[in-house]
Order: sequence, then C-alpha cells, then structure tokens
Amino acid sequence: MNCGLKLLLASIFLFLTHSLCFARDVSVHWTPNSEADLEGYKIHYKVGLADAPFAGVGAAEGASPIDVHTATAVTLTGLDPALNYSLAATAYNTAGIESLLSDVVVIYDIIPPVVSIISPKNNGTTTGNTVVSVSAVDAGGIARVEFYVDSVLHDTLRTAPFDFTLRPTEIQEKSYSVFAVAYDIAGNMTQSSDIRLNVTGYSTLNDALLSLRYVLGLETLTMELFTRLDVAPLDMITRQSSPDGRVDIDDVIVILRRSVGQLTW
Ligand SMILES: [Ca+2]
Repeated sequence: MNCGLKLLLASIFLFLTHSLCFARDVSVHWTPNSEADLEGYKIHYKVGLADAPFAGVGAAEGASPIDVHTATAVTLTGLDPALNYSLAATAYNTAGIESLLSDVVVIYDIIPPVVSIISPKNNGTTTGNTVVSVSAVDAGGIARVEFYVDSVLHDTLRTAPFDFTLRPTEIQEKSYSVFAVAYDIAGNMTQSSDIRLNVTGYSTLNDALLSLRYVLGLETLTMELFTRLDVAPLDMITRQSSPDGRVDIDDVIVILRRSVGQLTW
C-alpha cells in the first residue's frame, strides 16, 4: 500500500568475508524518509533477478522482509556468494501502512562457473560429425558457453545442453586443441582445460574438387592421391567405401556427400 511515503535506496556497499563458509555480508543504506508519522523501515530481499515477490530467506537477520525499525542502514550477513540477490526497502508509518518498494538493487554472485569438456576424451580420434559436450554449472545461472577450436571462437550456446558440433566441412584432417569458456549471468567466467582432438578419415571439399578436375582431365594424380580419392562405389550392404581402381564421377559424388557429413566411415 502507498500512503504517500517516498523512499529511495540511495546506495549499496558490498564486502566479502573470508570465513570458512564463504558467506557474504551486504551493507545497505538508504535515503531517510522525513514524514512526521514515520515509524520504521523494512528490507525486502530475494534470490534471483526477477521482480516481486521478495520472499527471500538465508540472511542471518531473518527472512524477508526484515524490520530494521528506525535504522537507516543495515548489514545482511550469511548470504550465499554463489547466488544473485535483489534487495529493496520500504518505509512504514505509525498506522502500520507500508510504502511501495524503493528502487531494486541487485547483488551479483561472485563465484565463477565450473566448466569441463565431458566428451570426447582427451587425445581421442574422431571421424564424421563430432559432438563436443560441455558441462557448465553455476548456482546463479549460466549465461552462455563459448566453444573454441585452436583458440578461435567456433560457436556460442546460451541454454543447455551445451553440445557443440564440428562438421566435416568446418575442419580438416589434423589435430585440434579445443576448450570452452562459461559465463554466469553476473559475468564471472571460467575456461575449461584444453583437450586434443585428432580428426582423421574426413573427405574435404578440396578432395571433391581435385577428383572432379581429374575426371575432367584437368589434373594428374600421384598414386597416393589416387588411392585417397578412389572411394566409390559404396558396398551395397554396409554402405562403406569399396574402391574399384578407378576415380570417376561416382567418386566425386561420394566424396562430396562425405565432405558434408552425409556419409561417415
Ligand atoms: Ca556464479
């Protein structure tokens, strides 16, 4: 209810205690109300960034709202540093009528996410489409996870599952270093350990172009290249490569299909 009381939360100060439980204390003070029938103030708080209701628990001073009587500053203790909190103040008069909430201030979490690559295994070998699965956990909430291939940003996901796909068209037959970086909604970030990913057995668009140029009489091939490009036909049953000693348009088509991930072996 609004009885005409006006109240502003003027400023807020934070400090982190280094106690064993890593609890956090938050000092708050506000612009005093000057109305004649002022009786006191209440502090409302909650976990998270959303709007009312402010039905928070966890502060040693009690559940929300905390009646601080005529004080114009208070320190909330024992808050979880891994969580985000929203706080606001109200004033109430001698009739017990309470003002609207002041401006809301947000206390952001200070604990960075925990992030790791859960598959594939480090130094594993992969062919075809490869999915790199990342675990990212944060009590205050994950904002996004970035995935880097050889230190270049490859993709960003904002919601779980954090599964990143590497397609044959995007990588070559070589060894890559990959890692992920997770950000929580407060902006704290953590980089995972690197893993090494060995890519083998891919056909590339370059291979398709090379085989087409050979078929058109525009290219000569070394024996090694010829062997590499002779992939067709496919076995009727297993759909695996069954080379026939020729490189022709069938090989071009199979290499193309393999280079975009339609065929894997
Ligand atoms: Ca966090």
